[in-house]
Amino acid sequence: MLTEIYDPLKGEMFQVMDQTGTIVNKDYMPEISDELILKMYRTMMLSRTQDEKSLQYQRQGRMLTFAPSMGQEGVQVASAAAIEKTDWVSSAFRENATWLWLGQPMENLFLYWIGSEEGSRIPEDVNLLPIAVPIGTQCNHAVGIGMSIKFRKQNSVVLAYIGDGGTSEGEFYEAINYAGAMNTPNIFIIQNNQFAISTPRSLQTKAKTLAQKGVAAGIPCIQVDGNDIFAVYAAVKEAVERGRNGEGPTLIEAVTYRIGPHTTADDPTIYRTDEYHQEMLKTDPIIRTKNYMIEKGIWDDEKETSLKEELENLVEETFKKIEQTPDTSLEDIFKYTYAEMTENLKEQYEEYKAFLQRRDK
Ligand SMILES: Cc1ncc(C[n+]2csc(CCOP(=O)(O)OP(=O)(O)O)c2C)c(N)n1
Repeated sequence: MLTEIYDPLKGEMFQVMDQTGTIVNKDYMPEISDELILKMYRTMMLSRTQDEKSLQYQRQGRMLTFAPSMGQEGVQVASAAAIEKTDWVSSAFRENATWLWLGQPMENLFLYWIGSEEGSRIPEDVNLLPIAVPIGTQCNHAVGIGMSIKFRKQNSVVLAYIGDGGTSEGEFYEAINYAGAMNTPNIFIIQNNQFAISTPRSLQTKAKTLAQKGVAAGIPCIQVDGNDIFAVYAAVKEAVERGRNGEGPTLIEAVTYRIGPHTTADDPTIYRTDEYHQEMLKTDPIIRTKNYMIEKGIWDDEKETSLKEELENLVEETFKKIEQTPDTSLEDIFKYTYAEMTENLKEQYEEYKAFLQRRDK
């Protein structure tokens, strides 16, 4: 068991492939087909392209604020690739590559970030919860699903994502404790991207690793190199097996780096030095995976150029299409929290409608 070999209390991190794309831990290289690696790479690149273009669209005033996943595509795609269609995912707001992998249409992702409620629609066959902005809440939603799976004696697991900052929230501790106490099939993935807006990981906690927070909850925990798709895949596969075998939850800290701003409303140059940023760029999961694929003979410059072109066109076409869709009706913004709008919500709706009428007069 990887969780028994790598001790987060000692700061030991599980890695299979180093920063250059070389396999340095052959014994733990997961069984993974070239086809799956290529699919992961494509999704990482699609998410990166969407992020890069979205930053431009936002600056052009065509999108509202938006939280890029750049740099975190490795942990997102590799963890999602390690589960099955019948499993569940409860994410926060920065999991674009996961959403694409699972089959949430890019149209809906764009719609969400241009402020349309339509963007929260999820296809029937995709077991994904809507975007959760209140930090940490998604972890307890995930445990609720875990409880339900257990009661129904199903064989699925639930993957929940949280940021490094989120692990300081009560919601996080409640979720891992409850999952441990109830022995639910939950997998918690901390995406330690080094910053919670401008607060660095070093100010977040005195704990050596975030993974070790699982020790107090009594659940297996491990710190992995989150920019190494093979390490993430192997660790999540092991956690999936544990969940399916009725052996309860797992906590995984994936060490990664948020290349872009927290959101488009943030300027990271204020709190990150360029020297640090340049150093961290060398850990990019996309470059690392590409180097591995080139070395293995399954990728080359020609394929890279044509993939980039294909994905750029796809993103541009998709965005143009959703820009044509009519604005969300105001009522939709208030309508879906409860089956029936509460008195309080009706009041807020009327108040906001009156505000817009005054403003647009
Ligand atoms: C309960 C709650 N408090 C505060 C916020 C404002 N907020 C949005 S993102 C964020 C930082 C989150 O950092 P982290 O958990 O590390 O995730 P990241 O944004 O880096 O992915 C905060 C404080 C919020 N959305 N919800």
